[in-house]
Amino acid sequence: MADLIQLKDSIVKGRLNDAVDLTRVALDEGTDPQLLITDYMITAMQEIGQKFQDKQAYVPELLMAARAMRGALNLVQPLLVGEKSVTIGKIVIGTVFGDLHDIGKHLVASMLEGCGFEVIDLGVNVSADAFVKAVKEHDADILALSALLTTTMNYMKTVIDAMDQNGLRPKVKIMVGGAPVNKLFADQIGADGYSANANEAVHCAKQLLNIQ
Ligand code: B12
Repeated sequence: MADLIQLKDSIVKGRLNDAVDLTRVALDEGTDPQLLITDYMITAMQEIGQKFQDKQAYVPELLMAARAMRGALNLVQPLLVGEKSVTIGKIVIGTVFGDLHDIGKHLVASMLEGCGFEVIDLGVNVSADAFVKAVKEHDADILALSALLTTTMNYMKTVIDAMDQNGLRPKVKIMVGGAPVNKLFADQIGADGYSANANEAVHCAKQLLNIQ
């Protein structure tokens, strides 16, 4: 029988193969896929996120946990198609135009996905037009922007202006992040939310949609 506590621990410890094997066994035994996500995978990401905040884990551990979680989630996701209850909101995310840094964005996207959001990741070097198109096409609840350079962070304001010009601003909440970004900057450019790391990004997204 699949040991589900061990599944959670294998994600926390970033053991991809163990996480995938245990998930496969659990699914073969008929375990509810939604239960696997909410009670074990999400819990694991919350646990590693907390360790990160408490400085008991660092970026490599977060990346490994995210990788293990994604591997396990890949097995579960096809079984969830049409189960709307699993998705608590739709988020379009990307690193802004001129910026190629994606490690932090990837972490944020994985954590949001692990915590029940549907995430559409546009990648790096994303133009304002591409963000507008994606928000319209996917009817996103939240737009999440990442920037790692002082030269590209101002482009976040360009994206927010573009949302406004296209009549999307009242419909979509915008959260921003990345090493040079802070709360003051987020307020100045008219973003709705900011967070300093991937774990807080989940709280921020939930708050923006009044979840919990
Ligand atoms: C790795 C790295 C690179 C890699 C990127 C690889 C990749 N696939 O991402 C490469 C080698 C490509 C690179 C290139 C460059 N880089 Co670089 N890079 C870094 C480095 C060392 C680490 C960044 C990182 O991944 N951190 C780890 C992640 C986990 O942290 P994070 O990105 O901050 O993300 C967290 C939070 O910020 C937040 N977050 C991030 N995004 C979002 C989004 C939302 C919505 C939310 C809520 C939260 C959030 O949550 C994340 C997880 O906790 C930093 C130094 C540093 N300490 O930051 C320099 C750094 C960012 N780079 C820098 C520079 C200058 C460059 C180059 C211009 C160098 C050059 N001369 O070519 C180029 C620019 C290329 C470009 N056009 O983008 C400077 C920027 C200086 C500045 N103030 O503008 C830095 C700070 C290094 C330095 N000290 O000089 N870089």
